[in-house]
Amino acid sequence: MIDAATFLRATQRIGIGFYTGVPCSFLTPLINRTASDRTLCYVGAASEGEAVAIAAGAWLAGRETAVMCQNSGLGNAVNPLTSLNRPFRIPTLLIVTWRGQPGLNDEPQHELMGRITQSLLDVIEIPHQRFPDEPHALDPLLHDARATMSRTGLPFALVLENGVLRDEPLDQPPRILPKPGEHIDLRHHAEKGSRLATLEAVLAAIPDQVPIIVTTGKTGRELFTLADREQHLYQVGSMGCASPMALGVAITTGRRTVVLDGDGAALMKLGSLATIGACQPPGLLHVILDNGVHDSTGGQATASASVDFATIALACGYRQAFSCDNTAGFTQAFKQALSTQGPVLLHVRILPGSLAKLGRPTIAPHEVAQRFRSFLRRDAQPPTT
Ligand SMILES: Cc1ncc(C[n+]2csc(CCOP(=O)(O)OP(=O)(O)O)c2C)c(N)n1
Repeated sequence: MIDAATFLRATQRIGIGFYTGVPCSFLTPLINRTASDRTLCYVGAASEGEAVAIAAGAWLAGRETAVMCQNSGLGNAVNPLTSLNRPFRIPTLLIVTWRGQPGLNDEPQHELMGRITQSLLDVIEIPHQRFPDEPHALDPLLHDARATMSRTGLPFALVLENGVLRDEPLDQPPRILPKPGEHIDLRHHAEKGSRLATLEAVLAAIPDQVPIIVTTGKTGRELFTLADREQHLYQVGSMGCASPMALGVAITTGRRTVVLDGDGAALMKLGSLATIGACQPPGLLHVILDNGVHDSTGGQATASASVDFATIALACGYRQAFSCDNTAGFTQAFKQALSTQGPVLLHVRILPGSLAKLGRPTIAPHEVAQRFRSFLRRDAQPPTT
């Protein structure tokens, strides 16, 4: 058996200092210890895919990370693991439990995933090892994991069986509920603006040292076509993961961080708004460019017409939320939001459609990641508050 503290110290020896995840009963001692130790940074995520994206943001901002989850949750994480970590070459130490291990007589809902956990990791080309059950095996294994992650730039998984970790009490800090946030309504009920005009307003107002993470699809392509700057991170895949990645950056750096989200993408991982509200990153400015449709895949309607993102954000604990419906309102809101303590949400309703001659990032995702990482390191600033 292993103590959670012993394991965590061993992860720290390979440089890991940022932990996120979703609990599993096999992981309880480790999560309890990580959440209870005030010297560690632990972000409890709403979903495992979100945790992978938060860790990716923290890695871009210079941390080495670990993501802890149940093997059921591996299903939720497959998309970012394959379309974010893989193309961007973002490593993380995955600690995945082995519910449904053959012979364990576990619950029926774990039976299939229990049989295929290692094969699933093989299929998505994530190297893995058994989580050791003896303390002396930890350092060699973790050094091996670190060497593999440095060589490949990809995640490495440890598969945790039942009963390996010694019980650990939970002593997490009480949640301090944020004061109710403020709604600023800048809607003019006039003609909506285009995404192009909105992105031009972003580029005109944003300072050079502020990182921008852009959602999948045509938004990133349009931004790239307008301007390609080292402060841009085009999240070409992993729909819905832009805001949790920005959360990882904002928590780690403490600096102003802008995320340009789509309505479809925001709805796909709406739980991220709750995690952002719980974490209260003062620098985070979350912009939702709401054209009411999945523009990138042919204009099919999303559910956003009946969704009030500003109200949702405030209900989740954002400190301020703007509602706009044209470019003039957006421009005013964006400038104001840039100097407001976050987390701030800026919801702007825009027209569907994009540039006729739309480019695609010509720089490879792993180059974008390295460029963005260097940019964050070079322009490291004191926290916004
Ligand atoms: C997990 C996942 N599901 C579906 C897709 C396909 N897809 C790419 S962009 C997109 C639409 C995104 O909609 P929205 O966020 O509203 O942005 P818009 O396309 O309107 O700019 C979809 C469905 C994907 N890339 N990833």
